[in-house]
Amino acid sequence: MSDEQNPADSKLTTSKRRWAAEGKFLTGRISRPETERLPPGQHLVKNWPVLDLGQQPVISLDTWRLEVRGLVETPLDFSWTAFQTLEQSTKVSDIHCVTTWSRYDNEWKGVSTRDLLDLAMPKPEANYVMLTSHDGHTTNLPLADFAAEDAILATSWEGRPLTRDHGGPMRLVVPHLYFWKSAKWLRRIDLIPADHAGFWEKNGYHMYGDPWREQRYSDD
Ligand SMILES: Nc1nc2c(c(=O)[nH]1)N[C@H]1C(S)=C(S)[C@@H](COP(=O)(O)O)O[C@H]1N2
Ligand SMILES: [Mo]
Repeated sequence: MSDEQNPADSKLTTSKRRWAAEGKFLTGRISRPETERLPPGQHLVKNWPVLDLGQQPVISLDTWRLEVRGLVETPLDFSWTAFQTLEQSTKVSDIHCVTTWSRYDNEWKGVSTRDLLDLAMPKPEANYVMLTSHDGHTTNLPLADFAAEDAILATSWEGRPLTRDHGGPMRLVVPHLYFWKSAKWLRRIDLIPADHAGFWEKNGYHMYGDPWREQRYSDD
């Protein structure tokens, strides 16, 4: 897609807004990760589709920054070099996108969100996070979910640096929620007291987004 396009007006964005209004893809089923690996209404893919607002920002490692702000004891500011010195973790997880594709066994390498939070030290009043990316995408989730055991700030996928189309040089991966919560090109993490809607959440998508309970769209 062209770079001049307003992301909010892209064809995919328009379709996804319509799907939210129509409740498209909803099966009404509930499943449990312990017994079923594929959530209701999802189908398995072997490739890895690219989904974004239509603008894939070019971020040079020289100017790359990650900020952690809001309700933390220690606000953080990383350059790329400083980020590489943090403890590195590997996590293997499945992807579930709200547009109904799932992809199994993705190997991510990077900094676990728990390790990052250990450095930032959330204040007791911090209950949610708002994520802001270089393309203007925002998304919200509870701090407890951001801090999930397998959540990671990924810089590598399947042993190779994360490519720009998939959110490189660094994206979040929160595998137990629909993949729109997994911000690509992440630049800022704000810890906040109460929940606020991000981009898709303002456009008809669920505030939480649990694939196992098929929380694709908001109720209102
Ligand atoms: N910054 C940013 N992050 C984003 C998006 C986006 O448009 N911008 N799209 C979300 C959606 S809807 C999905 S399904 C996944 C897609 O990631 P992929 O392109 O690597 O498959 O990224 C999520 N994170
Ligand atoms: Mo998505």
